[in-house]
Amino acid sequence: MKKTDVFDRLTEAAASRILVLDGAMGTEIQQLKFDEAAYRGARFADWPSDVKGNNDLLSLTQPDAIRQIHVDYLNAGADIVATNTFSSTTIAQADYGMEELAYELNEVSARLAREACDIVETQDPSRKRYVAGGLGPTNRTASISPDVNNPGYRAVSFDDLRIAYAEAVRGLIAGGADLILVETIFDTLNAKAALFAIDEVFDEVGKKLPVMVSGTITDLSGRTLSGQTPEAFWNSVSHSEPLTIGLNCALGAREMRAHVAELGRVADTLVCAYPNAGLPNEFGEYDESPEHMAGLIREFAEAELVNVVGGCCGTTPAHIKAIAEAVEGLAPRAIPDVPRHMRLSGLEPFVVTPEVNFVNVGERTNVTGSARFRKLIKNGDYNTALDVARDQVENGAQIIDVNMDEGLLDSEEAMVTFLNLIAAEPDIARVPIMIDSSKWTVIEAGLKCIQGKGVVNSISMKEGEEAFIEQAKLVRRYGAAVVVMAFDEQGQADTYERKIEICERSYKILTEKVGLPPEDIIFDPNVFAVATGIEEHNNYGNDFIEATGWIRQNLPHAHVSGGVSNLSFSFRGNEGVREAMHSVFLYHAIAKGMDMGIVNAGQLAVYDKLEPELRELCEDVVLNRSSEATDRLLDAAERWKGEGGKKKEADLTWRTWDVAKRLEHALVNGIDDYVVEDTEEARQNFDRPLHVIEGPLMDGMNVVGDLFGSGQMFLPQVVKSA
Ligand code: THG
Repeated sequence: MKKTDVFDRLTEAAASRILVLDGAMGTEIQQLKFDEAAYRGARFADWPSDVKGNNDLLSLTQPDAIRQIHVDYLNAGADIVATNTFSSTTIAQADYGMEELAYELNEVSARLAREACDIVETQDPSRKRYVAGGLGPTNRTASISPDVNNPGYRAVSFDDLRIAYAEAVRGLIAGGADLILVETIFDTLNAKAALFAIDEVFDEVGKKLPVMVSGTITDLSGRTLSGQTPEAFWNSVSHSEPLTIGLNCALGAREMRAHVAELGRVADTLVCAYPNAGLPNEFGEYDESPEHMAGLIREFAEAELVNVVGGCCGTTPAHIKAIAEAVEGLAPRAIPDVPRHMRLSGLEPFVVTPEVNFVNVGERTNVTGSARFRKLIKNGDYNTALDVARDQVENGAQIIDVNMDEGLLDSEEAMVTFLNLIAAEPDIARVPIMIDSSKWTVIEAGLKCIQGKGVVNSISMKEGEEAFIEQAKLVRRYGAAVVVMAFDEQGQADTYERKIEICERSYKILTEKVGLPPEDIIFDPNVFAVATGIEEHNNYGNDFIEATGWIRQNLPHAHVSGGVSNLSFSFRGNEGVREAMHSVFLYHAIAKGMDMGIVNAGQLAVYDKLEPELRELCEDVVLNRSSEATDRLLDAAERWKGEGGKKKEADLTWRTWDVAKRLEHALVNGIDDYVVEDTEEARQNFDRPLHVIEGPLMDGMNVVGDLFGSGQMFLPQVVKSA
């Protein structure tokens, strides 16, 4: 698709200087002291509800004032002005019953900003000025429940947001926006819906505008409201290939600095920062003077952290003038050469560098792969099902595979329910999710629930190239990495030749036709069961291992994974032998470059520690070293039957503490296993039940509050405690 020439012009300008964005719209509007009648204008004189405070409406009712604010910012030195559209979505306008106006608000606001640019360019033609069409976060969050008693509930869905944002983007483009600015992102899932919608509308109109992406960090935890670290946030949105990534609003420049620096280290694109004029005071106002704020921003520039700077709440044209002067002549940040790695995220980043060596993907949250998990999901016992996921993470899974493919289950609903519940469990949600299903509809339902960058498991050419390409494009649009099975129109590859032929063909299509970065491709050359008694199966292990070596040598940056437990299906019930087979298989496959595997994370034996006789027997089977290998392993298998399945014990020393301390510990760590017995014990120590709440429970929540206040806990953890 055609990129507009704004890309080249802005990239060129940004190579030689720091660009300047405008300042706050709200502060300027406040100065004008419009009353209810002024907000309404003639057109909305009879509107049934109050509209004062709906600042975006002023684009329709006080257009001259809005245009003049843009002109003032441009005259102060801004290169880019953002439209007056922070709340111009059907979702945010619902507060005023003005959903119908969403498109018009965007179109008119973009036109006003464009007119302002034209006015200033006529007066001073020395450089171009640009309109950034702003998309605010809306007033709803897609990855946090507003109801603490129902953590799986969502007040807005990905599709609600996507539809609302698409309408706004159409209006912005029609009105003449040069760029799209997704700003004040407190929930990355909202932003991913916006980015998805933007991409859809670009397809619709046949051109691509540069996109600016700006998150916000509103408390001292150094995370977004929905719990992501800055790097995790970048990993979640980098698929949109934005012109800028950055932060705005919140706690002012000083608090923002470290987070801007973190983004700048990992993002191979321009960095943009437009903080508030300091921390809000007790009246919610911002006191940092233009000179003071400009001093802080100058230091950002001197440290070469930024490419675009501006101001958010509390900033005025005087602030922007001071900032523009402060950064004039200072070198822009150089875009770093970021190594090509798969960069995934949950609440935290997970980067598959060569040092990672091997990624454990937890297999237990799979209704077909675990009888226990299947029962829990079928019975609706999602709480215990979450423990299965938590155990995988505690046992070392760096990603968790979730599979709800089961005939008697509504798989889409189960996937959505489980992923939404995981999002409320910070100790699980910190890792990326692998969405495992043979049904595309289930995968897509899952993709709409995760704010992180996850992995689709899987796509393949089994239904031909067309469906494969279509799904791969969607994978990218949702911002995920992808497992590609060695499967084509002829069936699943079971020999070395077929495996490499299909992987090579897939790689070419994905990198050349779809534009998927090769580091986001994970090939699965099919782990099949060996030692089944069927001779044709004997070489399956070797074929996988050799294909792995070929893929790693010939398909640059791509990864290799497999469902390791498949290998030992014929030894079901004998965990000792299964574990040894997996260990031997991984030892040889990892040596050839297998760098991920779906495994039982609590149950991986170390190759060197295997009993030598068992190791030898397994090696003969896995590497097909003898025609008697299967029989010999079968004969000996009984002796190792009880060996596997070791589990780490949880540390329960805290259970010996006194009851108030136990309650505090449970609150801080979000453990609800003992809440009934502990509160009951506490109740016996007091005259009235209320005293338990006012006493130990409040004390515990105060500790949570202090930890949150000092940045040691973040919102999803606090919600869990509550
Ligand atoms: N490739 C890709 N994805 C996959 C697979 C693969 N997803 C599913 C599966 N294969 C990997 N996951 C599992 C999970 C569990 C088992 C095997 C593979 C397993 N389960 C025990 C069994 O069946 O004996 C369950 C025992 C129990 O009920 O607890 O072995 O290859 N891309």
